[in-house]
Amino acid sequence: MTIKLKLLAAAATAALLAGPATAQMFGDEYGTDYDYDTFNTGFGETGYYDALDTDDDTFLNESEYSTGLYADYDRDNDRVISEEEFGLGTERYLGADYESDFATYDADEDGFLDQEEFGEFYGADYTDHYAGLDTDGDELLSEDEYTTGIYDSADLDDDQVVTIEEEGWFEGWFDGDDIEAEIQEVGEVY
Ligand SMILES: [Ca+2]
Ligand SMILES: [Ca+2]
Ligand SMILES: [Ca+2]
Ligand SMILES: [Ca+2]
Repeated sequence: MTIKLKLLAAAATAALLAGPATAQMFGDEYGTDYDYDTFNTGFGETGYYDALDTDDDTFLNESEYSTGLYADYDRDNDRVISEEEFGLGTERYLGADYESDFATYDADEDGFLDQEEFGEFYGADYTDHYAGLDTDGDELLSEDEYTTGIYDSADLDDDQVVTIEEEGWFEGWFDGDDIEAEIQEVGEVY
């Protein structure tokens, strides 16, 4: 094992010991149970939304939104979506009961969805979801519309509080990845 691999292994162990998304998702000052305003402030400070808004007009159009979705589905950052990633991402956004068939979209049958294949999936399965987030119907997501959508998805029991258990919904989100670089590499999806 090289020094670098040893360091990586040590870091991986430390990450495991730290457990899943913790109370420190946005830092100590935010406490553990988030009402929407607290969540909105903490989420805004992560810079995540700004990274998705690649044309800097303060809104997400459907192209920006779908690219962000792809980056989020791609948990291991290899820029393709495995069947496991497909299942996890779909459950996260569309719910555990949502049914969609991976094989239908894997047109070249290589076991992964690339951007074009994911774009087909997005067009079939996500345009209604996007319209649901766009509460004022202007075909753009404002930061508030986007953040509300995430908050409502994470608030599994709909009690308007995201508890420390529900923070598990965010596993893998704020893991230090350079989301801006990720978004650029993913490029156009839909
Ligand atoms: Ca934009
Ligand atoms: Ca992947
Ligand atoms: Ca494929
Ligand atoms: Ca809107």
